[in-house]
Amino acid sequence: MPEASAQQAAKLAAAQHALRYVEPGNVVGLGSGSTASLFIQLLGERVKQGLRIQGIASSQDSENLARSLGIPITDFTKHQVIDVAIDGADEIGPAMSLIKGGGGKLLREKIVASACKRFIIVADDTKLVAQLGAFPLPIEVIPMAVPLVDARLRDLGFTPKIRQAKDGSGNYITDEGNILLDCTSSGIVDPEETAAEIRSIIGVVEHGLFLGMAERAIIAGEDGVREVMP
Ligand code: ABF
Repeated sequence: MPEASAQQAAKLAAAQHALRYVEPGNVVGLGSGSTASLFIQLLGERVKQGLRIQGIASSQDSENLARSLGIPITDFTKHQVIDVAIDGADEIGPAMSLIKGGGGKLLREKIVASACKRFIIVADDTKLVAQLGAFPLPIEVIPMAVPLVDARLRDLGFTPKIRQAKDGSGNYITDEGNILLDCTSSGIVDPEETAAEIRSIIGVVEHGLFLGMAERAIIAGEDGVREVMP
C-alpha cells in the first residue's frame, strides 16, 4: 500500500481518536469530507464487531458509505436528538468558529449539528487558523436568487463565485437542489456579525460559518493528537 501522506495519517489518527465519544445505543451524526469518511469507515468496523448504534448522515455520500459498511441508518422522523456527531471542517478559528462546506454539504451538516448533544470536529492541524476567511466561505443559495444574493454579498466585501461541478457539467447542485457561492474575502474579522448579515439576505438558504456549535476539535499533526476546546 503506498505510503500514506502525513496529512492522511493525521486525518486517520483524528478519526480513530473520535471513536471514544461513541457509546452503545447512540444515534451518531455522520459527517462529510475525507476525515469524517475515515471515521465512518472505522465506525463500520466497530459495528461489524457488535457495536449497536444508528447513524444520521450529513450527506448522501456519507449515507451511501455508511450503508455500504453495514451501519444502520435512521432519520429525524425517528430521532430528533443526535447523541454525538463527528464532522470535518475547512477552517477552525478562535472560539471554535468554523468554516465548513468545502465539500458542498453545509446545509445538511448544519442541520445535523443543530440536532446534536455533542458536535465534535476531526481535522489535521492545517485547518487551524488565527482568523477565518482564507478559505472561501461557501453559501447555499436558491437558484433564482443568485444574482440578487451575489450583489448583496459584494456590498459586504465578498467576491462570490458560483461553484462548478467537478465533471464539467455546469453549476454544482447541492443535495437539496441549490447553488453554492464560494465567497472570497480579505478575512472575516467578526464572524458573528458577518453571519447575521449573510443570514439577512433573502435567498440565502444557509452559510458555512458554524459558530458556537462545536464542543471541541480533535486535531492531529506530526506531534500527535490533541483536543482543542472553545
Ligand atoms: C466537511 O469536512 C466539510 O464541511 C468540509 O469541506 C470538509 C473538510 O474536511 P476534510 O479535510 O476532512 O475533507 O465536513
